[in-house]
Amino acid sequence: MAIEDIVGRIAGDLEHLKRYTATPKAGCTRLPFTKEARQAVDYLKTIMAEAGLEVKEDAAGNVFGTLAGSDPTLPCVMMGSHYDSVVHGGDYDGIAGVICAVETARQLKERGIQPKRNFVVAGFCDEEGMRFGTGYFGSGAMLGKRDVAYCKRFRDTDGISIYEAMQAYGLDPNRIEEAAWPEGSIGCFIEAHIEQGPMLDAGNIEIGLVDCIVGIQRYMITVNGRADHAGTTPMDMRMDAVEAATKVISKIPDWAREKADGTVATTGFIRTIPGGMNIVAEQCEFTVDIRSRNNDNINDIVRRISAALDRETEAIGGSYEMDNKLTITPVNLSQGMLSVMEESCKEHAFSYQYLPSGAGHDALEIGQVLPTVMLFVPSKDGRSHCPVEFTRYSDLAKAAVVLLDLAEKLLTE
Ligand code: HGY
Ligand code: MN
Ligand code: MN
Repeated sequence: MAIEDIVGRIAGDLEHLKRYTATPKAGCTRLPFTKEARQAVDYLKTIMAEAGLEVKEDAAGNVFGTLAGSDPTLPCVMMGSHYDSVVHGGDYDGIAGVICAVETARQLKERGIQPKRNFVVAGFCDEEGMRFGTGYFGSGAMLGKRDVAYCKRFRDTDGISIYEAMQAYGLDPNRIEEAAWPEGSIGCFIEAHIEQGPMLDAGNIEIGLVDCIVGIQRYMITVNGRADHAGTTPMDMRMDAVEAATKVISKIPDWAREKADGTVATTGFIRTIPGGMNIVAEQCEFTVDIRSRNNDNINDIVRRISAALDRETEAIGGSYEMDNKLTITPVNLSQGMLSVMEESCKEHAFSYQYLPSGAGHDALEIGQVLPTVMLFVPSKDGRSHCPVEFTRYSDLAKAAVVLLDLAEKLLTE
C-alpha cells in the first residue's frame, strides 16, 4: 500500500475521533468512564472489526482487537496506547498510537502475512490519571495490579470514585480483576506515541527510538491550618495553610534543577479551602509530579518536600497529609526491538534518533514486567497536553511503516 494511502486512513480515523471530546473547540477532553470515552471505544471497536480483528472490551474498559496467529498458545505481540486524554488536551496523545496499531493490523491482513502468534491491538483506559489523580489504570489492570479496593480508594474532584464511575459507565467494578491477562500470555508490548517534547521537531527528525522512560512519583498534599477573618486576625495569630504550602511549593523547582540531569518536578494543581478572598485558608491542597531517569533523585526530592512540610506546618501550628497517588520506577526499553526498528528506518531512509521519554506512558507500566519498546513521532514545537498539540499524519504513516516491519519480524520468526 502506498504511504499516501496509509496517511489517508490514519487521517480519516484521527479526524473522526477528534469529535469525541467534552470540550469542543477547546482541545480534547476525553476522561475515563465518560460519554466521550464510550464514543471513542465504540469507534475503535468498529474499525477493529472492519479490519478483521476479534474485538473485546474488558472489565477495566480497555479495548483489544486480535489478529489470530497459527499458534494462539504462543505469547502474543501487543501494540497500542491509550484512548483517554487530559483536560483540554491534544488530538494525538495516546489515540494516535492506537490508530497506528490498527493500521499495522490492517496491513498485516492486506499483505496476507500469517502470524505465528496472535497480534493484539490495545486501546487502554485511563493512562493519564487525569480524572482520579492516578495513572495507567487500564494497562495496570491488564497486568493484574488493580482490584476493588483500588477502585474504591481514588475519587475525582466531584467525589466520585473509580468504582462508582465504572458502574455509571456500565462496567462492574467487582469484576476488575478479570481484566488481568494470564502470566506469560503477552510476549512483548510496542507503543507508538507523539514525543510531546521538542527534540524531534527541532532536529527535523522523523522517528524517535525510545531507549528509556523516566520514573514518576505523584502526590496530593493537603496542608491544614485554620480558617480566620482576613481583616481582623493579626499576622502572628494565623494558621495560614497557603503561607505554609507556598513556602514549600516555591522550593520544589530548584530542587529538581539542582539535579542537573533532566529531573523535573511540577505542581500542576493548587486549591484553597474554603477559597474565599477574605478568609485565611483553612486548607491548601496541591499536587507534585516528580520525574527522573534516576530513581534516587525522585526519592531525594520527596524526602525534601516532606521535611519542608514538617518545618512549615509546625511554624503555623498546623499539619499535613501527603497522599501517594503513583510510584513507578524508570524503565529501560528493549534494545532488540529498537535495533529492528533502527534497521527499518535505515531501509526506508527515515531520519531517526535515540532519545529518552520524559513522559510516562502505558509502556512505562508494562515495561516494568515485559519486553517493551516505544517509537516517537515529532510534536510540532514540542507542545502537548494542550489544544495546539499537532503531529503530521505523514509522520504517523512513517511510524506505521516501521511498526509493520517490527511486527512482521516478531510475528513470523
Ligand atoms: O503525564 C504523562 O507523562 C503522560 O502524558 N501520561
Ligand atoms: Mn498524556
Ligand atoms: Mn500519552
